[in-house]
Amino acid sequence: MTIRAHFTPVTQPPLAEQDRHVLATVTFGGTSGLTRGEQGHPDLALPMAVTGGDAFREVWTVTGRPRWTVREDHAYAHNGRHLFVAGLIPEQGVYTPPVRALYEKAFALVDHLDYSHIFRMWNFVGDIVGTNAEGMEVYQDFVQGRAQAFHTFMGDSTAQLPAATGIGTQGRGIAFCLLATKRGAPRHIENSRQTAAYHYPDQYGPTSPSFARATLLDDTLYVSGTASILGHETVHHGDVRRQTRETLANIAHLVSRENLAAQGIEDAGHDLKDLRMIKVYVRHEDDVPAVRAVCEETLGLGVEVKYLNVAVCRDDLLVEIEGIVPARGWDL
Ligand code: 3EB
Repeated sequence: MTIRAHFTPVTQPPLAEQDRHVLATVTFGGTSGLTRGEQGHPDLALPMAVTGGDAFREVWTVTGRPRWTVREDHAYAHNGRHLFVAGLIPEQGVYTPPVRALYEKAFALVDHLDYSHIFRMWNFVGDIVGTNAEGMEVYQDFVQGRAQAFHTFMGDSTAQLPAATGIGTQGRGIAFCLLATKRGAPRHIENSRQTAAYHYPDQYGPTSPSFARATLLDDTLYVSGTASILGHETVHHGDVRRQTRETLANIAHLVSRENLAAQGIEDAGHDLKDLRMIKVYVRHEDDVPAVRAVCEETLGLGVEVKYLNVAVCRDDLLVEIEGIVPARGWDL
């Protein structure tokens, strides 16, 4: 059996369905920190205002009881098949060395515990478009440290880079979490509408970001944080509705039969109606109603969508959207 996720309000204990156990939870809203949840599992809390809604948790469940470890700057949970690792870096003047060190620690855990395939990462970067103590953009500072850690473990190869989200928070410091699997062979997927992030030209910074556009594992498609980028360029400057439509068009193409087939993946393909666990990160709180209207138009009203008010990694990006196309039997 496989790993699944669902959303719950923070006011509700993250009770798993029958025969399933909580691997870990991520809380959106509150002060940043790593703690033990009610059942002993790791909880990574992130400072993100939830516009027009209560704080919520993303609950990851598995079959087979996990082992849980929670320390001050990192936590992990694993059950023989899946591994969750989280890390927390307090506010720093320069992030490259501590980001490198903690990601290397996380990758060493992945190796040591023998969950060799990372299939999804999230990177939550406080003050993401701010400037560090040496005048470098905080996102670039982060990207550099992460790239060094990937290099330590994977060399120059980009073949194993997983789907990821890179997004701001309403706090300071950097948090991350990742999911890895012991068995199974994740396929990392690019989007033919977009330049691979690891091939972005250096106008965006000296180091290109280390992530794929999606990862396919056990018939589930994990869609990375996606923005209004065509090729490597931001499109629809200043127009949040068009950025939202372009972002959704990027996801629609990413999960389509055509895009998957072009990468040698035999799959019937999917459309936006198949997307679940949708998180929409909106830079300006005032834009949330417009973004919501476009999302409801395109995704329908039947699917739960979480809106978060945080900065995106380029000043001109107003929105970023992520989600999961689950294998049949995942939900409902
Ligand atoms: C982009 O497409 C938008 O640095 O981990 C999306 C997903 C983005 C992941 C990351 C950044 C990251 O470049 C930003």
